Amino acid sequence: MKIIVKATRILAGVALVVMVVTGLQLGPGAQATITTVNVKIIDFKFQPSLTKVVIGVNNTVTWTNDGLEAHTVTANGGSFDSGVINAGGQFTRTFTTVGTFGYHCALHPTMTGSVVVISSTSSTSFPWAGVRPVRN
Ligand SMILES: [Cu+2]
Repeated sequence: MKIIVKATRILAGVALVVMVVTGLQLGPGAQATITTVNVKIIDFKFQPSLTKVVIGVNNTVTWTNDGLEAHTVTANGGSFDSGVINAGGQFTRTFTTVGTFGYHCALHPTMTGSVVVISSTSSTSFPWAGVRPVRN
């Protein structure tokens, strides 16, 4: 009898843990978590070169220079510029305006990338509707 009681208690404990974990994943607070999107600068490329973000969901982008050379993250339209990012350095920007922001490395103009920013309510009007925002 003791063994059965113990096993029942263990099962009840496991069920409770499963319920808590499931609740955390599906709970209403899950969407409010702002996730930073990471872009690597390596091998003279921005990886990924196309970053899609949703305002209020994951619209903060951090570029990390994982290469050996210095680079920049410079908006083609001049709306932002990291300045020189040395090896191991980072640049973070939060996008709050809908649009496509092309950027390049001022030191190596062949290095290009873009950030596509959409609002959390307008994703159905975009061709990539259904594609989940990039999360890391
Ligand atoms: Cu560069």
